[in-house]
Amino acid sequence: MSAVPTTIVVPCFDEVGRLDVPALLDLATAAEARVLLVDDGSTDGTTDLTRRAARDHGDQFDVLLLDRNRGKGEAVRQGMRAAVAGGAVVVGYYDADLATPTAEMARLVEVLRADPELTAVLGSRVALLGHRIERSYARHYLGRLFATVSSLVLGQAVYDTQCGAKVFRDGTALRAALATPFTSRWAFDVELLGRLASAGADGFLEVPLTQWRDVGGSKVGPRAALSAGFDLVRVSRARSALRRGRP
Ligand SMILES: Nc1nc2c(ncn2[C@@H]2O[C@H](COP(=O)(O)OP(=O)(O)OP(=O)(O)O)[C@@H](O)[C@H]2O)c(=O)[nH]1
Ligand SMILES: [Mg+2]
Repeated sequence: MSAVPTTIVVPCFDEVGRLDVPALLDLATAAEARVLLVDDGSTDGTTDLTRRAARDHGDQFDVLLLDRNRGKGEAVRQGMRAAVAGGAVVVGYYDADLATPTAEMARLVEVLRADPELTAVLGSRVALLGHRIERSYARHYLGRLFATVSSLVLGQAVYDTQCGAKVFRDGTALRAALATPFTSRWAFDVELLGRLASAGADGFLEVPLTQWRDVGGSKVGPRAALSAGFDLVRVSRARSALRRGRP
Protein backbone atom coordinates (compact mmCIF):
# COMPACT_ATOMS: atom_id res chain seq x y z
CA MET A 1 0.00 0.00 0.00
CA SER A 2 1.20 3.48 -0.87
CA ALA A 3 2.19 5.91 1.88
CA VAL A 4 -0.74 8.04 0.66
CA PRO A 5 -3.97 6.31 1.69
CA THR A 6 -5.95 5.94 -1.52
CA THR A 7 -9.42 4.60 -2.27
CA ILE A 8 -11.01 3.99 -5.65
CA VAL A 9 -14.81 3.96 -5.53
CA VAL A 10 -16.51 1.62 -8.01
CA PRO A 11 -20.28 2.23 -8.28
CA CYS A 12 -22.08 -1.02 -9.08
CA PHE A 13 -25.67 -1.25 -10.21
CA ASP A 14 -26.75 -4.68 -11.45
CA GLU A 15 -23.22 -5.46 -12.55
CA VAL A 16 -23.19 -9.22 -12.04
CA GLY A 17 -22.43 -9.70 -15.74
CA ARG A 18 -19.65 -7.10 -15.98
CA LEU A 19 -17.98 -6.94 -12.54
CA ASP A 20 -14.51 -8.40 -12.99
CA VAL A 21 -13.07 -9.08 -9.54
CA PRO A 22 -9.58 -10.19 -10.71
CA ALA A 23 -9.24 -7.01 -12.84
CA LEU A 24 -10.26 -4.84 -9.87
CA LEU A 25 -7.69 -6.67 -7.72
CA ASP A 26 -5.09 -5.75 -10.35
CA LEU A 27 -6.28 -2.15 -10.12
CA ALA A 28 -5.91 -2.16 -6.32
CA THR A 29 -2.36 -3.51 -6.68
CA ALA A 30 -1.34 -1.22 -9.54
CA ALA A 31 -2.75 1.92 -7.91
CA GLU A 32 -1.65 0.89 -4.40
CA ALA A 33 -5.21 1.60 -3.33
CA ARG A 34 -8.22 0.06 -1.69
CA VAL A 35 -11.23 -0.52 -3.93
CA LEU A 36 -14.60 0.42 -2.44
CA LEU A 37 -17.43 -1.36 -4.24
CA VAL A 38 -20.64 0.62 -3.77
CA ASP A 39 -23.61 -1.62 -4.42
CA ASP A 40 -26.31 0.77 -5.62
CA GLY A 41 -29.42 -1.24 -4.68
CA SER A 42 -28.68 -4.05 -7.14
CA THR A 43 -31.21 -6.82 -7.57
CA ASP A 44 -29.27 -9.21 -9.82
CA GLY A 45 -26.78 -10.96 -7.51
CA THR A 46 -24.25 -8.10 -7.47
CA THR A 47 -24.75 -7.84 -3.70
CA ASP A 48 -23.56 -11.41 -3.14
CA LEU A 49 -20.67 -10.90 -5.53
CA THR A 50 -19.42 -7.69 -3.87
CA ARG A 51 -19.83 -9.17 -0.36
CA ARG A 52 -17.87 -12.26 -1.37
CA ALA A 53 -15.15 -10.12 -2.95
CA ALA A 54 -14.79 -8.03 0.22
CA ARG A 55 -14.76 -11.17 2.38
CA ASP A 56 -12.19 -13.01 0.24
CA HIS A 57 -9.96 -9.98 -0.39
CA GLY A 58 -10.50 -7.85 2.71
CA ASP A 59 -6.96 -6.43 2.42
CA GLN A 60 -7.87 -4.72 -0.88
CA PHE A 61 -11.69 -4.49 -1.12
CA ASP A 62 -14.40 -2.84 0.94
CA VAL A 63 -18.10 -2.82 0.23
CA LEU A 64 -20.79 -0.23 0.89
CA LEU A 65 -24.37 -1.32 0.42
CA LEU A 66 -27.02 1.28 -0.45
CA ASP A 67 -30.51 0.22 0.59
CA ARG A 68 -32.07 1.14 -2.76
CA ASN A 69 -30.97 2.31 -6.21
CA ARG A 70 -29.92 5.97 -5.93
CA GLY A 71 -28.15 6.44 -9.28
CA LYS A 72 -24.47 6.65 -10.10
CA GLY A 73 -23.94 10.18 -8.71
CA GLU A 74 -25.26 9.35 -5.26
CA ALA A 75 -23.42 6.00 -5.22
CA VAL A 76 -20.18 7.82 -6.03
CA ARG A 77 -20.87 10.57 -3.47
CA GLN A 78 -21.64 8.10 -0.68
CA GLY A 79 -18.56 6.07 -1.58
CA MET A 80 -16.25 9.09 -1.65
CA ARG A 81 -17.59 10.37 1.67
CA ALA A 82 -17.06 6.97 3.26
CA ALA A 83 -13.54 6.83 1.80
CA VAL A 84 -12.42 10.21 3.16
CA ALA A 85 -14.13 9.53 6.50
CA GLY A 86 -12.08 6.32 6.62
CA GLY A 87 -8.83 8.27 6.11
CA ALA A 88 -8.31 8.23 2.34
CA VAL A 89 -6.30 11.24 1.17
CA VAL A 90 -6.66 10.43 -2.51
CA VAL A 91 -10.06 9.22 -3.68
CA GLY A 92 -11.19 8.38 -7.17
CA TYR A 93 -14.09 6.83 -8.98
CA TYR A 94 -14.00 4.25 -11.70
CA ASP A 95 -16.76 2.66 -13.82
CA ALA A 96 -17.30 -1.05 -13.21
CA ASP A 97 -17.39 -1.80 -16.95
CA LEU A 98 -13.58 -1.40 -17.25
CA ALA A 99 -14.05 0.90 -20.26
CA THR A 100 -10.94 2.67 -18.94
CA PRO A 101 -8.17 0.06 -18.58
CA THR A 102 -7.07 -0.49 -14.98
CA ALA A 103 -3.49 0.56 -15.85
CA GLU A 104 -4.80 3.90 -17.12
CA MET A 105 -6.75 4.49 -13.89
CA ALA A 106 -3.62 3.63 -11.89
CA ARG A 107 -1.73 6.20 -13.99
CA LEU A 108 -4.28 8.93 -13.12
CA VAL A 109 -3.81 8.13 -9.42
CA GLU A 110 -0.03 8.40 -9.82
CA VAL A 111 -0.30 11.76 -11.61
CA LEU A 112 -2.33 13.22 -8.72
CA ARG A 113 -0.06 11.74 -6.06
CA ALA A 114 3.07 13.08 -7.77
CA ASP A 115 1.93 16.73 -7.74
CA PRO A 116 0.66 18.21 -4.47
CA GLU A 117 -0.69 21.22 -6.39
CA LEU A 118 -3.31 19.04 -8.10
CA THR A 119 -6.81 18.73 -6.66
CA ALA A 120 -8.39 16.68 -9.43
CA VAL A 121 -7.15 14.55 -12.29
CA LEU A 122 -9.71 13.64 -14.95
CA GLY A 123 -9.36 10.95 -17.57
CA SER A 124 -10.18 12.39 -20.98
CA ARG A 125 -11.14 10.49 -24.14
CA VAL A 126 -9.31 12.30 -26.90
CA ALA A 127 -8.73 10.32 -30.08
CA LEU A 128 -5.09 11.28 -30.62
CA LEU A 129 -2.81 9.54 -33.10
CA GLY A 130 -1.33 6.44 -31.51
CA HIS A 131 -4.03 6.30 -28.81
CA ARG A 132 -6.80 3.69 -28.92
CA ILE A 133 -10.07 5.43 -28.10
CA GLU A 134 -12.85 3.20 -29.45
CA ARG A 135 -16.15 5.03 -29.29
CA SER A 136 -19.12 5.11 -31.63
CA TYR A 137 -19.55 8.31 -33.66
CA ALA A 138 -22.95 8.94 -32.09
CA ARG A 139 -21.56 8.76 -28.55
CA HIS A 140 -18.52 10.80 -29.48
CA TYR A 141 -20.55 13.68 -30.93
CA LEU A 142 -23.14 13.57 -28.15
CA GLY A 143 -20.24 13.70 -25.71
CA ARG A 144 -18.71 16.69 -27.52
CA LEU A 145 -22.02 18.56 -27.37
CA PHE A 146 -22.45 17.74 -23.68
CA ALA A 147 -18.88 18.78 -22.82
CA THR A 148 -19.22 22.04 -24.75
CA VAL A 149 -22.40 23.01 -22.90
CA SER A 150 -20.81 21.85 -19.62
CA SER A 151 -17.81 24.09 -20.24
CA LEU A 152 -20.18 27.05 -20.66
CA VAL A 153 -22.01 26.11 -17.46
CA LEU A 154 -18.73 25.74 -15.55
CA GLY A 155 -17.08 28.79 -17.05
CA GLN A 156 -13.95 26.80 -17.84
CA ALA A 157 -13.00 24.52 -20.70
CA VAL A 158 -13.30 20.81 -20.00
CA TYR A 159 -12.87 18.43 -22.93
CA ASP A 160 -14.55 15.39 -21.40
CA THR A 161 -16.77 15.75 -18.35
CA GLN A 162 -18.32 12.29 -18.54
CA CYS A 163 -15.37 9.90 -18.50
CA GLY A 164 -15.87 7.44 -15.64
CA ALA A 165 -12.28 7.67 -14.37
CA LYS A 166 -11.46 10.59 -12.08
CA VAL A 167 -9.25 11.14 -9.02
CA PHE A 168 -9.44 13.82 -6.30
CA ARG A 169 -7.44 14.96 -3.30
CA ASP A 170 -9.17 15.21 0.07
CA GLY A 171 -9.50 18.72 1.49
CA THR A 172 -12.07 21.25 2.62
CA ALA A 173 -13.22 21.87 -0.97
CA LEU A 174 -13.85 18.18 -1.67
CA ARG A 175 -15.67 17.72 1.61
CA ALA A 176 -17.87 20.75 0.89
CA ALA A 177 -18.53 19.46 -2.63
CA LEU A 178 -19.67 16.09 -1.30
CA ALA A 179 -21.67 17.40 1.66
CA THR A 180 -25.12 17.30 0.04
CA PRO A 181 -26.65 15.11 -2.68
CA PHE A 182 -26.17 16.27 -6.26
CA THR A 183 -29.24 17.85 -7.81
CA SER A 184 -28.71 15.93 -11.05
CA ARG A 185 -28.63 12.20 -11.65
CA TRP A 186 -26.66 12.17 -14.90
CA ALA A 187 -24.65 15.39 -14.91
CA PHE A 188 -23.20 14.88 -11.44
CA ASP A 189 -19.58 15.00 -12.73
CA VAL A 190 -20.23 18.54 -13.96
CA GLU A 191 -21.89 19.45 -10.68
CA LEU A 192 -18.96 18.05 -8.69
CA LEU A 193 -16.43 20.08 -10.70
CA GLY A 194 -18.60 23.19 -10.32
CA ARG A 195 -18.92 22.69 -6.58
CA LEU A 196 -15.16 22.21 -6.20
CA ALA A 197 -14.47 25.41 -8.14
CA SER A 198 -17.07 27.31 -6.07
CA ALA A 199 -15.39 26.03 -2.90
CA GLY A 200 -12.14 27.62 -4.08
CA ALA A 201 -10.39 24.56 -5.49
CA ASP A 202 -7.99 24.86 -8.38
CA GLY A 203 -5.40 22.48 -9.76
CA PHE A 204 -7.61 20.54 -12.17
CA LEU A 205 -5.85 18.51 -14.83
CA GLU A 206 -7.30 16.50 -17.71
CA VAL A 207 -5.10 13.61 -18.79
CA PRO A 208 -5.71 12.07 -22.24
CA LEU A 209 -6.19 8.33 -21.90
CA THR A 210 -4.08 6.17 -24.20
CA GLN A 211 -6.84 3.53 -24.34
CA TRP A 212 -10.59 3.50 -23.80
CA ARG A 213 -13.36 1.42 -25.35
CA ASP A 214 -17.15 1.39 -25.34
CA VAL A 215 -18.24 -1.66 -23.38
CA GLY A 216 -21.57 -3.38 -24.07
CA GLY A 217 -24.22 -3.67 -21.40
CA SER A 218 -24.48 0.06 -20.67
CA LYS A 219 -27.65 1.03 -18.85
CA VAL A 220 -27.48 4.55 -20.25
CA GLY A 221 -29.86 4.80 -23.21
CA PRO A 222 -31.25 7.72 -25.27
CA ARG A 223 -33.69 8.64 -22.53
CA ALA A 224 -30.83 9.03 -20.05
CA ALA A 225 -28.91 11.13 -22.56
CA LEU A 226 -31.93 13.44 -22.77
CA SER A 227 -32.24 13.58 -18.97
CA ALA A 228 -28.54 14.47 -18.80
CA GLY A 229 -29.32 17.50 -20.99
CA PHE A 230 -32.07 18.62 -18.60
CA ASP A 231 -29.76 17.90 -15.68
CA LEU A 232 -27.25 20.36 -17.12
CA VAL A 233 -29.92 23.07 -17.15
CA ARG A 234 -30.60 22.28 -13.47
CA VAL A 235 -26.88 22.43 -12.61
CA SER A 236 -26.60 25.73 -14.45
CA ARG A 237 -29.53 27.19 -12.51
CA ALA A 238 -28.12 25.95 -9.18
CA ARG A 239 -24.77 27.58 -10.00
CA SER A 240 -26.42 30.89 -10.88
CA ALA A 241 -28.39 30.81 -7.63
CA LEU A 242 -25.16 30.11 -5.71
CA ARG A 243 -23.47 33.08 -7.37
CA ARG A 244 -26.40 35.28 -6.35
CA GLY A 245 -25.96 34.03 -2.78
CA ARG A 246 -29.19 32.06 -2.61
CA PRO A 247 -29.42 28.36 -1.68
N1 LIG B 1 -26.58 3.32 -15.37
C1 LIG B 1 -26.44 3.30 -14.06
N2 LIG B 1 -25.22 3.06 -13.59
C2 LIG B 1 -25.07 3.05 -12.29
C3 LIG B 1 -26.14 3.31 -11.39
N3 LIG B 1 -25.65 3.26 -10.16
C4 LIG B 1 -24.37 2.96 -10.29
N4 LIG B 1 -23.99 2.81 -11.59
C5 LIG B 1 -22.63 2.49 -12.09
O1 LIG B 1 -22.11 3.53 -12.91
C6 LIG B 1 -21.13 3.02 -13.81
C7 LIG B 1 -21.42 3.45 -15.24
O2 LIG B 1 -22.46 2.70 -15.82
P1 LIG B 1 -22.65 2.48 -17.38
O3 LIG B 1 -23.94 1.74 -17.54
O4 LIG B 1 -21.41 1.87 -17.99
O5 LIG B 1 -22.86 3.92 -17.90
P2 LIG B 1 -21.84 5.00 -18.47
O6 LIG B 1 -20.43 4.48 -18.45
O7 LIG B 1 -22.14 6.29 -17.79
O8 LIG B 1 -22.33 5.15 -19.94
P3 LIG B 1 -21.78 4.41 -21.21
O9 LIG B 1 -20.92 5.45 -21.86
O10 LIG B 1 -23.03 4.11 -21.95
O11 LIG B 1 -21.06 3.19 -20.80
C8 LIG B 1 -21.14 1.51 -13.63
O12 LIG B 1 -20.08 1.22 -12.75
C9 LIG B 1 -22.52 1.28 -13.02
O13 LIG B 1 -22.61 0.11 -12.31
C10 LIG B 1 -27.45 3.54 -11.89
O14 LIG B 1 -28.42 3.75 -11.19
N5 LIG B 1 -27.55 3.54 -13.22
MG1 LIG C 1 -19.80 2.63 -19.35
